Amino acid sequence: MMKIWGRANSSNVQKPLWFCEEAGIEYERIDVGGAFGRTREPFYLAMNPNSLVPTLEEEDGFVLWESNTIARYLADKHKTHDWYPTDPRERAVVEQWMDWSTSVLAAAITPAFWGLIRTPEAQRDPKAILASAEKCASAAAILDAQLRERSYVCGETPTLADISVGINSYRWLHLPWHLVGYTRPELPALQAWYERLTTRPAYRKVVMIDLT
Ligand SMILES: N[C@@H](CCC(=O)N[C@@H](CS)C(=O)NCC(=O)O)C(=O)O
Repeated sequence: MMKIWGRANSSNVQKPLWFCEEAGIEYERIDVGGAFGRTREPFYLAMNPNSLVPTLEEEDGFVLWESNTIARYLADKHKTHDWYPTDPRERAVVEQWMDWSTSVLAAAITPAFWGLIRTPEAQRDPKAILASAEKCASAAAILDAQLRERSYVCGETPTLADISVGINSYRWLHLPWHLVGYTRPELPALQAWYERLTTRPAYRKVVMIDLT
């Protein structure tokens, strides 16, 4: 069976997991990374020289890393073109939001996530977390504007863009911002989209878990 290497609490691992659940693709997930370690062992580095998760390993030995790339590969392989359109322009817009999710949204939220979830209180840097919060608010406003015109990030049905963006948005919506006295802005279109995602069993199973 196809293997997905990576701990379940990783936002990047959640991308292929969520897609597999949506598309009914069977997989075996193996815990590595974070507290599970093993990503610096030779067998893992041979698959993924970045020592990061996720890594996809097919039964025939084909290996792939980079979470967005794995999701796109799986969508192409299983011909789930409602999630990943074939029309060049439609496809490019999906990819645009996937890239944006990594380069803007995830980059904005990472310092806050680490500061609020993975740093002991005594070592927390509220200033860095608040700077991160402001960047997240700017990114979220861009997303909210996009979602005012459509039910999902790229139209009326979910695509891979919702997967990339929906995982990072869950974090933005659920981080304990109050620990640094911050209140995130209310964004009605983003909130309504999030409520739509919460009706999906795959989102509930893979993404709506404790932030750890
Ligand atoms: N651009 C890569 C980033 C992968 C990445 O940064 N993964 C993090 C987890 S979200 C990681 O491996 N951290 C170290 C670890 O878990 O040991 C991707 O999208 O797959």
